[in-house]
Formats: sequence, structure tokens, C-alpha cells
Amino acid sequence: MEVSALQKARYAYTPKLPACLSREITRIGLELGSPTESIADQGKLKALFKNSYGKPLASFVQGNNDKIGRVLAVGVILSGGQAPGGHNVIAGLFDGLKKGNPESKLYGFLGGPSGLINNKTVEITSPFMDEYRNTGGFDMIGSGRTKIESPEQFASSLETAKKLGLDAVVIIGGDDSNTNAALLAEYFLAQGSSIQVIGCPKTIDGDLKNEYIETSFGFDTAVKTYSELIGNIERDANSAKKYWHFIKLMGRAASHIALECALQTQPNICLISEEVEAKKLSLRQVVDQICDAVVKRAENKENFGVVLIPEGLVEFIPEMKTLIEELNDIMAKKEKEFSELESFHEQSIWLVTQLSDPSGYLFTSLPEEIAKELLMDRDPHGNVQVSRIETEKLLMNMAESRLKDLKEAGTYKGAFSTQNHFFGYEGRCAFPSNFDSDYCYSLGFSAFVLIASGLTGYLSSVRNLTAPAAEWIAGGVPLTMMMNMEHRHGAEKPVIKKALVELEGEPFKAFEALRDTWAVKTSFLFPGAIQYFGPAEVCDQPTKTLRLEHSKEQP
Ligand code: FBP
Repeated sequence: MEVSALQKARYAYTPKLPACLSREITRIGLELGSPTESIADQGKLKALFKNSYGKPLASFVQGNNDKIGRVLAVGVILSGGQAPGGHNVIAGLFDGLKKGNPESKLYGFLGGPSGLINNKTVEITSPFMDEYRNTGGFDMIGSGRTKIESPEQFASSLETAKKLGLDAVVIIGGDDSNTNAALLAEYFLAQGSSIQVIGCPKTIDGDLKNEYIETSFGFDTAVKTYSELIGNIERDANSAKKYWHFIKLMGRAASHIALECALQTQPNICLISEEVEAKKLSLRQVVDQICDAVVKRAENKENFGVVLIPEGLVEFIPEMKTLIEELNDIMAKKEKEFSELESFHEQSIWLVTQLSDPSGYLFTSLPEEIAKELLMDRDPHGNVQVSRIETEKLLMNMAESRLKDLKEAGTYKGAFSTQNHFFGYEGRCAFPSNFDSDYCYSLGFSAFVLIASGLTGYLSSVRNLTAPAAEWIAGGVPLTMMMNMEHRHGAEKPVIKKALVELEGEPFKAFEALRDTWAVKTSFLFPGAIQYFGPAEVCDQPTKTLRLEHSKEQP
């Protein structure tokens, strides 16, 4: 395959590893802490994870590791949405395995978890691996959203792993996929199998994080890609001075992406779903907030601006949240009845008889397109596909009609022309930034050491990420430690808790301190494209979110 000049140059990039992983391989020792507890619902989780609950935190220190040179066979899965750096996790895992013992083998499961269920694999050899080092995308082995759920799927996963003679399976995924990793680890143990399961924290959404997982990989590159695009739009808006741009940003439930992009580009408005929920704002109040900035800017003759909207917003407006939850339950419990209704008209009439009165009223008052989008298939984990709900258009149209009323009332004299955008897929497969290239490679290498040390049911962890890579700290976090019980898809399920934007956290506070100024005064920042070659302060900086969380950045 022909490759670009940048791709060729990136093949030559050597990802940086933390010192604890770059020493002589037999000198990477393992240190285990005390037993751990899940973040909530300890009793229920202990009962569900009889064999894997409560393991200790693991970290790599200088020491002896006599098991590390064993010949190992490992299978790797890319699960869920693409995130820049996935190939480097595989590269770190591959290089670790080969460094441990050149006879070790790595298999890639094709197309995500279904590759494990259906035994669809490819052996990852050195020339194959080299074609994908430091590249974006998941095209090396493909990805998928299949959930390993039924007893048959668990049994065939074990059968595949046994057939291949695997010592371990590595699942590179987000919160849902790593919940699956925890269940698989438990299942293997319960079946008396010694096959280990290790997860790696992936997702551009940035919502798989906690004290030990500082960020999920892919977030860094995705937000830098979106920020470049938003900066370009801001410059266009400031040049033409005639459009309000409504930009929806990926990120599913959490607003981490929108918040980071706001810190990087200083738009006029950035909605934060978590705040909308905390303040119990109605759809109308959210629209009023936007119109308020439009009116104020019009008074300064600035009839242009940029609004950032997190894609999960609709699920956080309390009235919409209740409606979506009711729809989820109805569609899960009465799937057959619902699927028999052919037209949207029939579906609406039936749904109104099933929904509570306020939800039924809201559902019928929504524009038809949005109502239809709320009914689209859930993903295999039961989530509404928020990337397919056109919230940016909903808000834009509602703002337009509100401004019309204000004009008629004589309180607004400006012009309101709009453009809408959705940035999501543009950022998921970009060439990983140096940060993601290094972080992912380290996560993969750390996954290898966890396997070689005989651990199962762990998420690979690399911390201290605002320090130079050499000072990063690597190890593993027990998957059950990050879990709680949640109501999903009509039933109570054990899940890894999603980390939403904390309104008391430094990134939000930095944004809050400045947003009123940005709303009225044009304060756009143009971050430009990701730089791969050049000084570290331009090329290797982590996100503002990470720096603020580590308090190394003043607003
Ligand atoms: P993951 O949680 O699997 O990493 O996926 C993240 C994401 O990019 C979301 O931001 C987005 O809502 C969703 O995937 C879109 O999914 P799809 O690729 O199936 O359209």
C-alpha cells in the first residue's frame, strides 16, 4: 500500500517508555499492594466476582522477575470506537512479548470481540506490526462493539483461547469493553482456566479515568484535532463576521472533549452536560443561555460566534433524560411489540400509551427528526447512539425561533445566520500525537509485564502523565476496583463507572472563571495542527485537562 510522507516519517518514531519499563527486562519487578474494594456495591460485586474480586494494586519497580522470559501466546482485541494510538498499544505489547522471549506469539482477533467468539485471528508478525507503528486507526485488525454476553459466547471465547493455546487475552477498550474484560477474567477463573485477561484504557471520550487511570488513550489526539478545526472555524467566523457556528463534539455522555476544546479555543459558548444536569436546566433555559450571548454580542455589532455542544447533552437535560430512560426501558422490555410497528406515526401513538405523561408530551413536542433519532437502535451495551442525534440542529433552530420572538418584542436587533457542524469521526483515527504514541506504547508494554507476572483481571495503568515520559509510573489496577452496580438496559448490571466532568474539578473551574468574558468579547484561540516534530513544549504537551488536574497550569 502506498503511504504518505508523514506516515513514513512516523514509522521511524521511537515511542518513549517510562524508566520503570525500559530497564533490563528481568529487572522489572512487581510490587503488590493490599487487597482492594470496588468503589460501591461491594457485597453484590464480591458475589458476582467470586474469583477475581479485591485483588491488590500492582506497580512495576526495580527488582527481579524470573517469570518474564517465558514463551507466551497472547491474543489482542480492539474493542469499540476507534481511538488514535490503538496500534501503538499492540506495538508495545508485541515488543514486550518479543523482548521477553522471541518465541512468544501475538494474535490479533479480527473485528473486535466477535473475533474471539468466532475464532477469527491473524498472527502479528514483525513486518505486519511495522506497517502500523505510530499510525492512527484500528485497521490493523479491525474493531467491533459485540458484547460477550450469553453463556454460549463466553464458552466459545474460552474454546477459542484454548484452541490457540493462549496464556492471555488483552482487551483494548472503553468502560463497557473493560467491564466485559472483568466478566471474562472471572469466567475463565470460574471454569478453572489459567488464561489471563488484561484491559487497556481506550476511548477518545476521556471518561474512563480515576485516581489510577489519569486519562484514556486517544483523548489527547482527538481533542487536539477538534481544537485545530474549531480554531479554524473561529478564524473564519472572525474574518467573515456573519455566521454563528453550532458545533457538536463527540464524547458520548461525558463533556470532557467539549471542555478541553473550550480551554484550547475559547469559544463564545461551551455547554457542559454535567452542569446542565446539576442545575436542572430545561431545554428552553439552555436555549435562552445561548440567545443571551447572541443578543449581547449583537449589541457590539458582532453577529457571529461559536457554540460548542457535547454530543451527550440531550441525555443530561432532566426532562430529556427521563424520556430517554423510559424509552430505553420500553424498548428493552417490549422490544417485540415495538419492532412490529412499521411507521413512525404508529410508533409514536403506541409510545405515548407507554410513556409517563410528561415524557409523552415532550416526545410529541420534539421536531420529528429528533424524535426519530431518539428511537434509533441502541448499541450492544444498551446506549443511545448520541452521535446520531442532531442536537446542534435542535439548539440552532430553537435559538432561531427564540431570537425571532425577541426581535418582535424589540429586545434584539441583530442578524442570526447559522452553520452547523459535527466533529467526531474526524478525530478518532488521526495520527496519534507524540503523547498518545508514547502513552499507548507504554500501556501495551505494561500489559505484557502484567501478563508475564501472572496477573488477571487488571487494567494496564500508566500514571504521572504530566511529567516527562521517563518519569511515568506503570502497573495495573484491578478491574473490580473501578466497578459499581448500575441500571442498564432494563436491569441492574455490574459496570465500570464512567467518569463525568467534575464541576469541582480544576478544568471546569478554569473554564467557569473565563467563560462570561468569552461569551461577549471575541477571545478566540487558534491552536493549529498537531505537531509531531519539533521542541517538546510544542509537540509533547499533554492536554490542558491533565495539566489542570495536576495543577500545573493556571487559567
Ligand atoms: P468508545 O466509547 O467505544 O471508545 O466510542 C466512543 C465514540 O467515539 C463516542 O464518542 C461516540 O458516541 C461513539 O463512539 C460513536 O460510535 P460509532 O462509531 O459506533 O458510530
